[in-house]
Amino acid sequence: MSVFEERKQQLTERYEALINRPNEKVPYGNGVYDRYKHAVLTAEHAPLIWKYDFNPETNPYFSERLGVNAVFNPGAIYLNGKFYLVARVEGVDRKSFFAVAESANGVDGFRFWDHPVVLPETDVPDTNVYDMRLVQHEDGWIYGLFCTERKDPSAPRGDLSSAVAQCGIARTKDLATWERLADLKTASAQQRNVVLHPEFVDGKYAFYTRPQDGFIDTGSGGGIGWGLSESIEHAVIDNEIIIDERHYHTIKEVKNGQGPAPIKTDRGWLHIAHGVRNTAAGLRYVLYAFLTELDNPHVATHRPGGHLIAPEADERVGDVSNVVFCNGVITTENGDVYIYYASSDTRIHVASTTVDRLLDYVLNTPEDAFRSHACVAQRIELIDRNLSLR
Ligand code: M1P
Repeated sequence: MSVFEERKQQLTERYEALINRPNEKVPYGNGVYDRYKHAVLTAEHAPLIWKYDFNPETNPYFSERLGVNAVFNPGAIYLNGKFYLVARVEGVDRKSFFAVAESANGVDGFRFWDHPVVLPETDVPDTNVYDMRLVQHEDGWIYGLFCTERKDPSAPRGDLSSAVAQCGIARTKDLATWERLADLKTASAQQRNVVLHPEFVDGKYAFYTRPQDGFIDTGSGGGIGWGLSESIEHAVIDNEIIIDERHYHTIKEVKNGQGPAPIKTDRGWLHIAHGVRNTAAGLRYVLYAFLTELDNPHVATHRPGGHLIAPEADERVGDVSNVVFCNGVITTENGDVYIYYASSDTRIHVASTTVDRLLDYVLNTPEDAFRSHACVAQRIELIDRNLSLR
């Protein structure tokens, strides 16, 4: 057998074994959600036809031609009984693109479609696109809001790192064909983590935003913002307010951002977001949750203190270590919830729970008390209640 044939056969068998590997819950958990043993999508899940030239004449060693570096930060949607992720796939050239993977049960068997998403450009081409939030809007379209990044035109000569991040908007009915709309316009110099609310508010399209002064630094800005737009084809937010602020000495001290579109429950809109703090080892990204009013999705009613999900074990290490990030969640008809979170900008995991368990979490977890003394009082109250029940 030639080197070409041997490698092709071995790699194909290994690939199929990976795709067909069953996943399993990690026992015990914390009662709020269950983690799973295996990541659900990784760079290894990228189809061989994306990476190798299958012609023995031009690729006698069956070598990689276009490598894939990482698969992370997916949008998620449940359609016709199937679980779809629109993942951020990053080539070894650092450019990200979107690709659809589907699974029958949401925890294993995710397989990419043959072709990545062909996302049309605007008149000002994107250099990099990433972190799509998928929303089934009540207007009938599925929207994908994502970050579009371009070189900062006002960067000084020689500065090849400064970029401008803004919100790109595309829509589809089938995840296969996408129509690109105009980028969102706001007053902010930088926008990432923009999410479309699934319902009209006051007859308008409603957006969660994240205004920032700089590409990485929030500057005097930051927080999860909120604004309304008359149009989605040419979306403009004139009045942007902050609905979830950063706060000193919390998990969202440096920055935060809305995760996926919130989940509608009978007690309010359930939000998953990410919070960032600084450490000697660099930024640490964790996930947190909060609840907002049903009729006023921008008004918070419950803010459990601390993180919902933080990086654990192998999740801690990757291209950008100590990060968990979520921009995709799926709720099924029976109230099951699948939280798709990426670890360290490298791979995608799932945590499963239910709407009831998440509601119990947001309604009954105390808020951050902001001071050590007050936190001890909070804990002693719990201990004393438990002692009286022993
Ligand atoms: O590297 C961690 C994350 O950093 C950014 O998130 P934020 O805008 O909140 O800082 C994003 O680039 C995200 O993709 C990335 O996972």
